[in-house]
Amino acid sequence: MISMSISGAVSVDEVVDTDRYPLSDPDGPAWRAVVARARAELDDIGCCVLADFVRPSLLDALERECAEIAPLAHGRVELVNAYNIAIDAPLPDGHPGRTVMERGNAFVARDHIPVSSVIHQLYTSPVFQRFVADCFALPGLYELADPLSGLCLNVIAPGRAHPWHFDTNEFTVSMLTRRADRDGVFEYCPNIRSAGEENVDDVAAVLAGNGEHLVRRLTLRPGDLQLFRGRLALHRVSTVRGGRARHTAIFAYSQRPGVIGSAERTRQLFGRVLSEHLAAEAVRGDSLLD
Ligand SMILES: O=C(O)CCC(=O)C(=O)O
Ligand SMILES: [Fe+2]
Repeated sequence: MISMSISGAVSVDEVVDTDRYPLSDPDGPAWRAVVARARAELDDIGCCVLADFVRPSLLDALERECAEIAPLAHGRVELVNAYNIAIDAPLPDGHPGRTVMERGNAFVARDHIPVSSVIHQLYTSPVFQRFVADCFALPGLYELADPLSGLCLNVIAPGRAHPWHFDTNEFTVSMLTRRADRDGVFEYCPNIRSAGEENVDDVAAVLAGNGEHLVRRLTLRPGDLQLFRGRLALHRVSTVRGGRARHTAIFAYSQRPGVIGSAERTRQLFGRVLSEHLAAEAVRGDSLLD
């Protein structure tokens, strides 16, 4: 029997496999060892999977809680390119930004995710946040102030994919909660570009299916925690096959407090905006898009 705190929620020690990932002893020797491994992998290939992060006894709940809200996902198939820029942007012939792909994933917003769920427990846990920040060698990180995009469930239905792209975020924290029956594999090309070099030839080769030697694949299982730097690594989730959707929890954090998405982007992603988005728009001091 799991003990409950006053809020009725289980504590992070009860969610995380603390024998493997000693969140109960912040900065202790075992914590430092895991953080050192994560940092080394992130420096090397921009990706680190902390396998079996969630205790086996909670894996059924993890999957079920997310499957219950998955029907609330918003999304329609969008045409995109790998760079998150307009698909008709003027680019030279052969530039990989001219390759148009279908993005078929849909998001369940934070306000549909129960506060008692495993993913919400993790996302809001101060010690989890401290641990993740330490793995990314950041002094700290903050939950988004955005009531929709801070914590999401990413749902990819059979026949759909999340096509090749670079992230705009410096770092991403995610957790698979349901595997596809077949395919729906996370694939990535470590360091295919650098801050000073787009390396469009290799990117174009991967998009054309000719860059197999550059691609790595992850065999993720529900409850694995994935830490990823997607600015320099082209990545995708290949088309999901079989009878059921693939589900991933996306834990969105920022390096400063108070971050909230623009009304326009929020409407694109979730099909609606809340008063918080409109209020933030009114005080936004710049005209940046995101
Ligand atoms: O669903 C996933 O595993 C990948 C998601 C992703 O790449 C993104 O949200 O940018
Ligand atoms: Fe991504």
